[in-house]
Amino acid sequence: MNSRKICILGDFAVGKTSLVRRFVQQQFGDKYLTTVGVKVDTKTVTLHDGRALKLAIWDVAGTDTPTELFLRYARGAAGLLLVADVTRAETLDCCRELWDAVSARLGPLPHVLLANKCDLAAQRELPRDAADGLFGNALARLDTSALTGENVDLAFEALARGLLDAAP
Ligand code: G3D
Ligand code: MG
Repeated sequence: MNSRKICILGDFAVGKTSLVRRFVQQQFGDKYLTTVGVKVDTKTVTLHDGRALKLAIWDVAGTDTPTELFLRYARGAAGLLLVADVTRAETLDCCRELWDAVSARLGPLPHVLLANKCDLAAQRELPRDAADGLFGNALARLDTSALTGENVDLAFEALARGLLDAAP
């Protein structure tokens, strides 16, 4: 089975661990959420066209700044999920900083941008077009909710499809 390492990146509390949990276990919430160290979950994505890819999803704690340790964790990643929180516009700046640091080290990897917590529409601060032009060619830009599950599978599938298209 074809397999790839991907990293989920973003500011503290944007919902990285919740998104992975929603995708892998179809669940939301619980107390253990704050990630300690690094957590790696795997899940196989099967696309509509029948192609399958096993994703090893690296969720690294304390990734809100691009430290040397963090950059070492990112080594070997084939793709990235960049996560912002729609209720905190400044979380997009953090994505940008992480993206710049990872790109400088690993080159511009295929990526998907997630504007998470879209269920909190009344508290939305992040305009829908805020990321336009910020990260080069994103495979997809999606409003997601780890709470409701909206677009979560789609985000991982978009990355898997992009990775398979780039290197079958
Ligand atoms: P992180 O891994 O990026 O640090 P977490 O973020 O997954 O730990 O989530 C941080 C907080 O945001 C958690 O709340 C979590 O329940 C909440 N959260 C994550 N995703 C969503 C979402 O899509 N919608 C809403 N409404 N909340 C979300 P607590 O209260 O446990 O800190
Ligand atoms: Mg976490």
